[in-house]
Amino acid sequence: MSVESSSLRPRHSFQTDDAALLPIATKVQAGERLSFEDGVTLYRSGDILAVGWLANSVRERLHGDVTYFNVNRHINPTNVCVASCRLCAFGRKKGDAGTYTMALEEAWDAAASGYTEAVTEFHIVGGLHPDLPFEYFMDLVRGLKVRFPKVHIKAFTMVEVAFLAKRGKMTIPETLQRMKEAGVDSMPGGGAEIFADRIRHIICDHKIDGSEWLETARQAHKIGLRSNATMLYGHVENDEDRVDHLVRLRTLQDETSGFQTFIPLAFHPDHTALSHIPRTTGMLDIRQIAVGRLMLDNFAHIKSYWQMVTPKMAQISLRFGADDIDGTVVEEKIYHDAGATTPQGLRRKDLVRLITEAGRTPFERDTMYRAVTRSEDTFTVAV
Ligand code: V47
Repeated sequence: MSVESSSLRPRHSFQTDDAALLPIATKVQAGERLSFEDGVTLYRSGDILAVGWLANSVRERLHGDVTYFNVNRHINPTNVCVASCRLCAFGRKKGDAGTYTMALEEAWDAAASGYTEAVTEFHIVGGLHPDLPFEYFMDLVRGLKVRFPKVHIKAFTMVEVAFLAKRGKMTIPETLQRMKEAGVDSMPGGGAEIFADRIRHIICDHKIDGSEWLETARQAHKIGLRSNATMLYGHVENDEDRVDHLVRLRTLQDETSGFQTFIPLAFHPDHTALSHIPRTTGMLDIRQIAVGRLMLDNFAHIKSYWQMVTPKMAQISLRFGADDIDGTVVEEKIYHDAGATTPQGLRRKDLVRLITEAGRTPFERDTMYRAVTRSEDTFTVAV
């Protein structure tokens, strides 16, 4: 049963028991930028409904009831990784049990397998393999473009780009340019984790640091490769670390306008070196969405990734600032290795149902947020 959207829309004026939120509400309603201190106040407020109301007002100002989703497929070409990130359960050292690396034909076959609904996006990320040459990844992309010329390729995190550049003895701009020429259309937002050095040393000591992640994103945006941005929360970071992360993303976005979507990622501790940390709660998940929406005033979209927070929480978050729930995914590995209990993929009709029952209007998008119309196994993108 679908719900009349107008019956769920908050029509009343802002109300709160938390006086600290009043000046923030005034700024939000005037469309003014929030400060670092405002961000901390939002994280600490006991009135989550008021924080959510404010975030929802921004979401509705930007998008009304429209909620975006796509029909995509994840491809993780290898789980062999030289980094030993304590946050990760997916990467394995070369020679360890459970490693895999797809031959190119295998990766191309994987791209075609799964649901029959024609995908509009391949999302490709993987481990930092010590031996795979740069050309393996370029051949992978070129082969996908030949086989699926209409499908958008969103591939390689800033971390992978920096690693491939080093291995191929190229600069970051050169590496990005060659990726683009091979057929990469945009980049996912992974690997950002939390920018603060103190936290990065604990959770992902072997990765590029926060400044390098931001610089790689800057270079990508400069050559016209748009990207997403993520933030991993719910481990050892504090409120100030989260706000610092958001403000640094906002500052780069002021400069490049290259980020499309912000995606908070809930830490999944199982089978990681941080398995003693409890899983995030619904309240924390909802708050990340809301604070992200309020602080990132120059980001068009806030995504509640259903794989991470469960389809049920993703649905609730559509009233707390999110306007996107990601896609069908089909085969998710990174969070499932870390204990995710969500399905590995959802059908298009399931996503439509989640959105409709939240009283929102489903909008199938391509990666660039253009409208997609489809008939069974083919699609058209509005230009
Ligand atoms: O970079 C790794 C995170 C990211 C764990 O751009 C973990 O549209 C939780 O970035 N618990 C990869 N998170 C996924 C990602 C992503 C996902 C969906 C959409 C988009 C997009 C990007 O997953 C990694 C890391 O931050 N991650 N291990 C873990 N145990």
